[in-house]
Amino acid sequence: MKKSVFREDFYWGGATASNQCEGAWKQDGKGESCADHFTVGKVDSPRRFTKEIEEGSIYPSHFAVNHYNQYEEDIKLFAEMGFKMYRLSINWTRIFPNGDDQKPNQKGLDHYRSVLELCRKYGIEPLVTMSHYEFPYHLTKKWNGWEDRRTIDCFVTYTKTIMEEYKDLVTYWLTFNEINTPLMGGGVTMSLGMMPKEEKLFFGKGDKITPNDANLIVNGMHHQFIASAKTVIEGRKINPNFKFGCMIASNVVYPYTCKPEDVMKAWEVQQRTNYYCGDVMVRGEYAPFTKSYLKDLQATIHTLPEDDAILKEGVVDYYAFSYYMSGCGTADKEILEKNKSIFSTAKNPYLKASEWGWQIDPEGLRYYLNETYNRYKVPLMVVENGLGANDKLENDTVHDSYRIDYLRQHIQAMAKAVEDGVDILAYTMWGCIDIVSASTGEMKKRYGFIYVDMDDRGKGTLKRYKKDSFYWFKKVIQSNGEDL
Ligand code: BGP
Repeated sequence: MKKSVFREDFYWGGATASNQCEGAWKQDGKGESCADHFTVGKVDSPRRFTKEIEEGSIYPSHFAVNHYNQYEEDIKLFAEMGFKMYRLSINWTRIFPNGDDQKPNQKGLDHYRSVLELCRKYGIEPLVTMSHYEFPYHLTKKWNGWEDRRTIDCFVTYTKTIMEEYKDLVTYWLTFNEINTPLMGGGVTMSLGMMPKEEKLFFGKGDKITPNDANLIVNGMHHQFIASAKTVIEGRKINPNFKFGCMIASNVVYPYTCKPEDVMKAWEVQQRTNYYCGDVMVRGEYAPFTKSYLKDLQATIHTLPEDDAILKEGVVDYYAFSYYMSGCGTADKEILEKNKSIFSTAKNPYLKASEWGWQIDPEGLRYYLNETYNRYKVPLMVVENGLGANDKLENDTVHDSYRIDYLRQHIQAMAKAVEDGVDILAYTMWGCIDIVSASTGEMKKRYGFIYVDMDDRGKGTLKRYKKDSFYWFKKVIQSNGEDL
C-alpha cells in the first residue's frame, strides 16, 4: 500500500455535542441550558425558543439519543471503528446547574470522569468542547448571558473546575464551539445565551443584524474572547501540556462573478465572518478590518484597559473548524435575495446540495485549509464535516453510499492540502452517531456511522445499527486515510 500522506499520529474520529446526543436533561442534578428551550423545527420553519417549557411542545435535547445513559455502548462502537479521537462537549449545566452555583455538582463531574476514562481505556484521545450551546438558562434570565461581563468569571470558574478535575485525562480543549456564528446572523441565543431584540435571531439563518443586536453580539463575543483567553492562561498553570484551540464555523466565500465588486464582497464577508474571531484567538488582537466592520454594523466594543494583554497572553495553540459548504459573495442585492444560501451568501450555480440545501464543495475544504494555514501557521483540526441525510433503515442497516462519497471527497481534498504543506492534526467527522440536528432540532437529519432508532417526537427503541459507512470508515482509519 502507498504510504499515507497524513501524519502517523493523525487523529481520526468523530464529534458530538452534549445537548444534541445526551438527553437526560434533568438527570443527576442537571440544570436547564438555552438549548433545552428550543423546540423541534422543520425545513424552512426554524426552531422556536420558548421562555417557559410548554406542555405539548417538543424539545429534542430533553431526550436526544440517550447517550448520557448509553455512552458505554456508543464509545465501544467508536472503538470498534478504530477511533483515535472523540470530540465531545462537557455540558456546563451538568457541572454548575445554574452557572453561578457555589459548588459543582458531583454527579456531573463523576459522569464525565467515567466517559473520559472509558475513552482512555480504548486508546481514544478525548477532545473536549467546553461550551457547545449549553449556556445555563439561569444566567440568561439573570444577566442576558454573555451581554454581562460577570459571565466571564462564572465561565472561568467552570472551566478551571473541569480542567483541575480532568487534568490527567484530557490534553486537547476547545473553548467555544463555532464562536463566530452570531456574526452570520445565526444562533444568537444558543451561542451567546442572549435574548436578541430581533426574534428571528434567536435561531436565525443568515438574517440581517440590526444595530441594536450588533452591539449585543460584538460585546457578548468580546466577553467570550476574554473568557477563552483567561481559560487558556489558567489552564496552562494547571497543566502545561494542555493544548487549546478555537473553533470557527468556516465560511468559504467565492465571488459570484469576476466583477471586482463581487470579488471585494466575497473577500469582505469571508474576513468579517471568519477571521474576525480567528485573529483575536490565534493572534491575540482584532484585525484591522474590524474598524470598517464595526462602522457598518453601527456597533462599538466596550473594552477594559487590561483586555489587550489578556487576549495577547491567552492565544490558542491550534485552529479547529467545522466545514460543510461554501457560498458566494455578491454586491448585487437582487441576486443575493433570489439565491440566498445560509450565512448571507448566494448559492453557487455549479454545486449540488444536500437535502437540506447545504451546497457540497470538497475543493472548498482544500482552499480553506490552505488559506487558514497560510494566515496563522498553527496546526489545524477539522472537527466537523459530514452529510446530513434522511437515512432509511433496511434489514438492520443503512446503505449510505451518498455519505461515503461525501466523506471520501472531503478526505481526498484534505490529503491534497497536506501535500500542499498544511499541518493537519485531526479529522473528527460530525455526528458520528445519529443525533439531534442543531439547526432544525430534527432527528431525521442524520450524519452518523451508527443509526439510532429514534424520531423527532422522542419515539423509538434507541437501538443502535451500523451503517455501511461504519465499515468504510474503519478501513479509512486502519489505512491512515489511504484506503478510501
Ligand atoms: C454546527 C454545529 C453542530 C452541528 C452541525 C450540523 O453548526 O456546531 O452542533 O449540529 O453544525 O448542523 P445541523 O445539525 O444543523 O445539521
